[in-house]
Amino acid sequence: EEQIKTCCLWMIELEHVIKKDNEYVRWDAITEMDEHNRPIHTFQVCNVMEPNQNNWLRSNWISRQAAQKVYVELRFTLRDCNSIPWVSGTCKETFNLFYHETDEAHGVKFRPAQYTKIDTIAADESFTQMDLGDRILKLNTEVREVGPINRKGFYLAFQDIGACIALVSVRVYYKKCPFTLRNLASFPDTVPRVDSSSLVEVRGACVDHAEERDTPKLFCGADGDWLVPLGRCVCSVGYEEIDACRPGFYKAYAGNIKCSKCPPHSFSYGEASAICRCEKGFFRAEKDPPTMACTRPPSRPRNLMFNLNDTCLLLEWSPPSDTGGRRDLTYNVQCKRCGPEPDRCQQCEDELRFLPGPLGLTNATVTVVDFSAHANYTFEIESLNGVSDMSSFPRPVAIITVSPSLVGALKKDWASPNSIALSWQQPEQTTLPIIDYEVKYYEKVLKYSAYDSKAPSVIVSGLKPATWYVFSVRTRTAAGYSSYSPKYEYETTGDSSNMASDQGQVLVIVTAAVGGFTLLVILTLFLLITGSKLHKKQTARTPLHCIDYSLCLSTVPYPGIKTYVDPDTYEDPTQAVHEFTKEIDPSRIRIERVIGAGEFGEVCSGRLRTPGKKEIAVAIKTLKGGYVERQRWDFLREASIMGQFDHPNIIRLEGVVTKSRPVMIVVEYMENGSLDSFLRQHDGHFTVIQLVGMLRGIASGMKYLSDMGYVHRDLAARNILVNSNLVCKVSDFGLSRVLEDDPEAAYTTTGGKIPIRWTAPEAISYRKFSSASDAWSYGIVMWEVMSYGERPYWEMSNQDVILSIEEGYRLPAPMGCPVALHQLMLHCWQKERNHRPKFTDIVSFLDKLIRNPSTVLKNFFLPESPGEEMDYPMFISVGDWLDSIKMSQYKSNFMAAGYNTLDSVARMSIEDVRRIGVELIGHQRRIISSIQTLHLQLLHEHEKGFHV
Ligand code: ACK
Repeated sequence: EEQIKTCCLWMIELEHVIKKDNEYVRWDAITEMDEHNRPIHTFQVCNVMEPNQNNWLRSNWISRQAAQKVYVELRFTLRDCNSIPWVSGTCKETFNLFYHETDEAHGVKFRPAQYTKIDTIAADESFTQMDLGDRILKLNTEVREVGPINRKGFYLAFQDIGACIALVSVRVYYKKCPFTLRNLASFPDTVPRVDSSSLVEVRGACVDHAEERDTPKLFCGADGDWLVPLGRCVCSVGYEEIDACRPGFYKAYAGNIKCSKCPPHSFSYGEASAICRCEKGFFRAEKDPPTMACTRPPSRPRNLMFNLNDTCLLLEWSPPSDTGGRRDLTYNVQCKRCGPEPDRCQQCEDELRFLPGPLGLTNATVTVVDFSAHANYTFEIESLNGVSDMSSFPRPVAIITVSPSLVGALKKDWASPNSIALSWQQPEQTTLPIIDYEVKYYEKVLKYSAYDSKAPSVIVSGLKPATWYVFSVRTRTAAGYSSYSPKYEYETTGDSSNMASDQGQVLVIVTAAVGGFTLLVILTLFLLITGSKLHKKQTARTPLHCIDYSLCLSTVPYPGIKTYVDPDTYEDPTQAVHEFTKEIDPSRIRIERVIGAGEFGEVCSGRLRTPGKKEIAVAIKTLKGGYVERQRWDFLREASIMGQFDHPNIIRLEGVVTKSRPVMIVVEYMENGSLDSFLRQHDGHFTVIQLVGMLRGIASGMKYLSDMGYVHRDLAARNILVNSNLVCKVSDFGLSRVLEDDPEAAYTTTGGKIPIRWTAPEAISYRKFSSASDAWSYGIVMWEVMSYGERPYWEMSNQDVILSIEEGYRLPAPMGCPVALHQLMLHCWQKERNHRPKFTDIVSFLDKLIRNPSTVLKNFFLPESPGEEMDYPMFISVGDWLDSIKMSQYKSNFMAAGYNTLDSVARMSIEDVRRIGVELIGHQRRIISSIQTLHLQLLHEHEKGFHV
């Protein structure tokens, strides 16, 4: 290694030192054989017998070149004086090394006085006669430093003073830090300083096609070692360490990385490419990194369908089959409105309302409102991505034509007191074949349900005599529903005392009368609402009675509220069951029928007898046989939790059966089952105030739970039960288990199972469940309630829900939902959890709303702080009221038609609203839903004894 780092510059050619008087010519040049019989050239002297020896040998002139300090390596043998008889006193075992600096060679001139002694050289090993006989060469190697040398060169000289020496070789060298490449910089040969403690700083030069990052430096140490590398160069764009990038490869960034293969749909023809060019038809968006594949615009959306009802048109489609290789897919909707002449169409994006908007849609759906029932609309949906603007090709679009009213007027064929036969004109042209017709009919006072018919006629029987009914029909094709036909109102004849029973069934008989159908279908519809004899006042009062009930109870403060105890903290779970639940003797339970399936076994309804008390209706959850202890505990955990609660809006635990089989949990019976399915079955049946009453109950139950320190984690309409008085109660407890058996719960990336659509972002991302995350879920429940059990975020995937929430998207107000309630939902969906309302704020807000229903009509925002008072004046004029619902443009219509008092407005039907000239369906709907509330408010005003 020394040889590599140092440079052996010269082998000196030793010569006899020639002096005229011969005084010094006593070293002899002798060639010998080594032990391997190879010749070695030596200079020898061995005048051990004679005293006062002074024999010199001098080198030729040695140029010092770049050296300041040189090293002299001597290899020699030396005879042991003791091994030579008779030489004591004269025989020596050392010799001296001298040098002399000069700028030029002196030739043969030699004056020992000019020489400076470097050292006395002794042998580590000397040889004896025996060694000679055995031909053993005991070679010594000694190195001496010489310098600093300032002249151009020097001589070396060897002085013998009476030893027996053979000088085998002399090597003279200096040390340098050799040329090197380090961190893509080259460092030249560098000679170290003579002073061995200081380093020479050397700046490197970047190699070709490399560029400096930080100045590359190395330090040359005295021993010829490069030390302390600093800084570096990196390969320039288009180059890698060994070479330029080959065709088909590229290197976009300077740095010591390899050239990469061109990404898909791109190429590089030449060498040293910094970037690959996109193939024809493929592009790179401005912000796309060079490492990304070239992409192209997406193909057209697929399966474009629509679904139409009175007020809104839902357009839905599937993503394009080819997304162009990108993820930034969005959609734009364009609209053309065509009158009776199809070639005279005009743009209509501006006159319709698109939710969430017409452009830049990230989900494959859009809701269109405020359309006219008398126009044909053509919607074009184009898919776009980040490179769509770069392509010169026209963007492919999916097109659908929607005619809101496809069905003509209904015609009565015949009628009796209990039935009616209706028929309608088969639509002349539809792009897709009609699958069937949906006939909707309801009593004018109470809404009923809808039914399907294959043919354009229907016989509806089981009607009540002397009752006004409203009928309408719509078609269904593969693309979805049309809107309903104009309504047909009919009052059945006969005597009202002869009415069908309240719980009676309505028969809808569908006959094939037109279009070759020969089908006779008898379908049965169950009336969903009891009390068909109710008048308006009763409709309002019955459910309000239950709102009263929960209000009264919850306004009484809970004396000394307890804290929830997690049953999982008990070492022995049975102990928790024992402490928080009552054991029921199974003989007191009578199971009547199975009402559903739970995770652990059937859910039944039945009766529970308690001595000295009235028998009560109960729901009984059973644990099916064959369970393991763990399952038994999971099952009973819910009871141990429920048993700690006592609140009118929390499902009440009656007790448990654990000492006999089957193990059971007995809870109060909730006649209307779970809230989500209940609402779906009663779509549109309730006034806003009734819905608010339900929400108020849920909020009150949640306030109780959060006051006790219990976090529900799975608050959703499916986990709320409704009794016959419409009182809503929170159910489904059991912590993690709740999430395990919730079919909505999906696994998150962190491994937990979470009902994504109902859960606050912080709970999804890092399982931060709290009363504030329950408040988020409560906002979703509000949305479910106001939309009558619609699925939150519709058919969006869980992943899309998470992303859109992250991007700030929030569910829009459900149809007919007052702004005030939507504002409250949005308040619950604040990203920052501390900004969400507390359940106590929600309860008092909803209380105010119920006490003063006019507030729901106002377009107001929630107070900044919970303590702030909200003041909602009663409307005094029709104009004020129209202003409040942003329908001021119809003031003159109301006035002209004589609706100039709120009382007269409160009695208007949707037909009346249409008649006075409100054409847009969305506007009709908004006015009617406000009239419902107005009606209630006026009742409240007029009947002083009536209180909400
Ligand atoms: O939607 P549902 O009618 O309401 O169907 C489910 C089914 O049992 C399985 O859970 C119903 N259910 C659960 N608890 C009760 C209860 N306390 N009262 C009445 N129905 C109940 C629930």
